[in-house]
Amino acid sequence: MSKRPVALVTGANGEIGRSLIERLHQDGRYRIVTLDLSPLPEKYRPMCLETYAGNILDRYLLDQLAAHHEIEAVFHLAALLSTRGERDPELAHQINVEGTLHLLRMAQSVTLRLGRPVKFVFPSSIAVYGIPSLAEKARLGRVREDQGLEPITMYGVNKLYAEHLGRYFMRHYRALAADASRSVRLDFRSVRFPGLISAETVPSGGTSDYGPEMLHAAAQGKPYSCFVAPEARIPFMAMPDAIKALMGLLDAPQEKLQLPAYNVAAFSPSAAEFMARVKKAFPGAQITFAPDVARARIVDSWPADVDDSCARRDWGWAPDYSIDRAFDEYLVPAIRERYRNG
Ligand code: AKB
Repeated sequence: MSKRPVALVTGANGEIGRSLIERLHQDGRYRIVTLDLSPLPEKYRPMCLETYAGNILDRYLLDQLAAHHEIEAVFHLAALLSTRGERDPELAHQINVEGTLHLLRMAQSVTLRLGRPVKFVFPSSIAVYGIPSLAEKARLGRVREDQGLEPITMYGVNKLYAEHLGRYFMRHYRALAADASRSVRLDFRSVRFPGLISAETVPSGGTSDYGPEMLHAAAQGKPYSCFVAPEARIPFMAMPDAIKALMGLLDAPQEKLQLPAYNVAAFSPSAAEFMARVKKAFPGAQITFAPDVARARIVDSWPADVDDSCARRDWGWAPDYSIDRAFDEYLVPAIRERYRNG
């Protein structure tokens, strides 16, 4: 029996990474190799062929990974998110741009070695959008992939550029090389995620974090002060749908994909509506609003909602979780269970 191919997951210890490992393990198609700065918790290690603690900026380590494993898919999840990125923009650039460049180069060299395209699946973000005013945000409503692309955070700038880098590697990399016509290039695919909400983990370093933070604080009986105004509105998605999107994109036939990066949407509550859901589930929740000017401005620059009709048309995307289902069937029961014993 031939060996199953390898999927490399970077940023494996983050909130998308942990859920993706479980999903890939259940799926069984790939042997999983992970890379993260911090060691993967014991629970996930038996699901993986190999787990590496290391830096995506370490080119030597990436070369070793490429040499030792027949990597056929890369899920490049490692990133410094928007709030962290504003605190250290140069570090964000290094991780989000240089790190992505290293991974793309590694995936391209494996592509050449195997003689077939490595699939490179990349989570981009609604942070690529930058809408100048609340009036314009209201006017735009659900933004298409090509609208409002003037991000105001380093993270958003980095994600937008990384989408272009991926498209460049897939279509044009080394087009002037002598053997360019014969060379095979990697297969880049990307989704622009909204704010993600997981029952398992509380995110850190992002600006959409107020949603999950509010929910996890309420479940633990802790007070929460929300850093955006009650009327702030951006799209959110439950983690199982985010994993569904990554797997759906992985499996989509290349000839159907018309965009290098697709919007995916699920629901889009205001912060006040989010709070109402949380209070319904946890009636004792103590939630107040104390907007932080800089973080609130970032959220205001992101769209109120996104138009995901291209993803629906090209690769059959549809979320499983409406806001009702996300709270009633996934978030609330799983979070209750998680904090049951204190
Ligand atoms: C962030 O808040 O930076 C991320 C994102 C929206 O990509 N969660």
